[in-house]
Amino acid sequence: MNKDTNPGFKLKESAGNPIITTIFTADPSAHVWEDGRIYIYPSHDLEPARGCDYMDRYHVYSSEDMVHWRDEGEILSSQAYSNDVPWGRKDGGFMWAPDCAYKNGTYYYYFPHPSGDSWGTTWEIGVATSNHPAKDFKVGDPGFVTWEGVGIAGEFMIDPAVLVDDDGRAYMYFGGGSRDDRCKGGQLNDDMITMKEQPRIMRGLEDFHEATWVFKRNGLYYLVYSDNHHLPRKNGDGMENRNQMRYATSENPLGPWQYRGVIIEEVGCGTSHGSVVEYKGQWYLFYHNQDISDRGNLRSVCVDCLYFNDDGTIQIVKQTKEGVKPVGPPPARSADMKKYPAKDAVLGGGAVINGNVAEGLEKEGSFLRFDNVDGGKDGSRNTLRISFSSAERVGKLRLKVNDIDYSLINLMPAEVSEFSDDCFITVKMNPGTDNTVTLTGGVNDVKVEYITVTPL
Ligand code: FUB
Repeated sequence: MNKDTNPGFKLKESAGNPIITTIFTADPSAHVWEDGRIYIYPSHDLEPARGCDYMDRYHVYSSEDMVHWRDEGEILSSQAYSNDVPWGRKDGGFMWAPDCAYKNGTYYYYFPHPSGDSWGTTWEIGVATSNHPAKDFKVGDPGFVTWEGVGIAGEFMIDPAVLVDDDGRAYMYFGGGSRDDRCKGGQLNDDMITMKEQPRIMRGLEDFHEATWVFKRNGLYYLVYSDNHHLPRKNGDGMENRNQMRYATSENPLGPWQYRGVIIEEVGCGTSHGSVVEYKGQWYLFYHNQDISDRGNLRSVCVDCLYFNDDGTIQIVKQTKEGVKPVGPPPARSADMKKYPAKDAVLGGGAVINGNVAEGLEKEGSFLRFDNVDGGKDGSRNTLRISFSSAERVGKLRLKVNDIDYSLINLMPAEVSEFSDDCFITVKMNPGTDNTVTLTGGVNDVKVEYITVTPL
């Protein structure tokens, strides 16, 4: 490794799958924006999981080499502490698969969320706007997509996806509910918040379930969606969902569509949801699986290469563990990165220092506390990295920054018992050194050597 390009954490030769491991993420919508970076807008499965409702606190990720991903931090939440979604249901949660679009200097972040207690029947397609792709999003008034003054979603019409065509016209697609007439689309007005027309059924799909994504290549429109594929349960007790992703094509953005086939077979998870995007000359499929947790409500985003045949049809994507290769330079070191050794931290509840390393974090009540952590001039977005080792496949600690609880975070060692720093999360701090980072143990065996904090 060239010393000058060492960013202060271990560089990787390939991305590995899943690509996001510290928290659980799903439903990735990927876009390449004008700054030349690729951004992923996923949903966030919060741990401990609670059915399918405990999804919230959206993060965004970006990269310029497809291998090293930057957590841009939390951008929108329906939790009461944020009051980000004034029209949302009072108990929050259910922040399902989002998408983002860019038009005339503004980023539009679309997210499905129920407006009432009857969460299945009160969906809206929320909209937040910003002039930055990954921060400062605000929900306006009424704050959701409408047609003739009324929200377009209702019963299970979830999973918004927006295509801004080469001529500047934008189209909204959405739908869910396991029937071919439940995928709809229509043109958006220039405000990107009201529909220019009543959404219409996307004709020609086969076995539609949810998770619409539309992209364009060589003048042809592709509509990708998940199906209703089932497999026998492992315990032999009936069938369970094992959705695949399929696609259809059209010469028009709103169809009619010609069904073409499967683009990814089942991913080992009940749901399947992803996006297709070209970056630096290579096409990719972003998708999710449950490889880290083995639970369908704690999912993880992956990416693999996608290839077209000469006639424009898509080859079935091969799901790999090694992931994709770099397509750009690795991240450079930030002069502002600060390191906080565990031996200088406050330990308690049975955690102890052995040499430079904090141990005993498997004990109930154990903790490691870093005081006077520098949040930089602005504080709002700091990337925290943890140098750790674990004998477990997935170590876990609870992270608290000041009074914000980030819940459990995953520490996945590259090699068991070897110190690694592939645990990173971007968090909110105060400007200056009035910050406390607390790592609480008690789940399983993790050893911590140091943390670093880098303002974005
Ligand atoms: O992640 C919640 C829901 O599960 C999404 O909205 C669906 O597409 C499925 O992935």
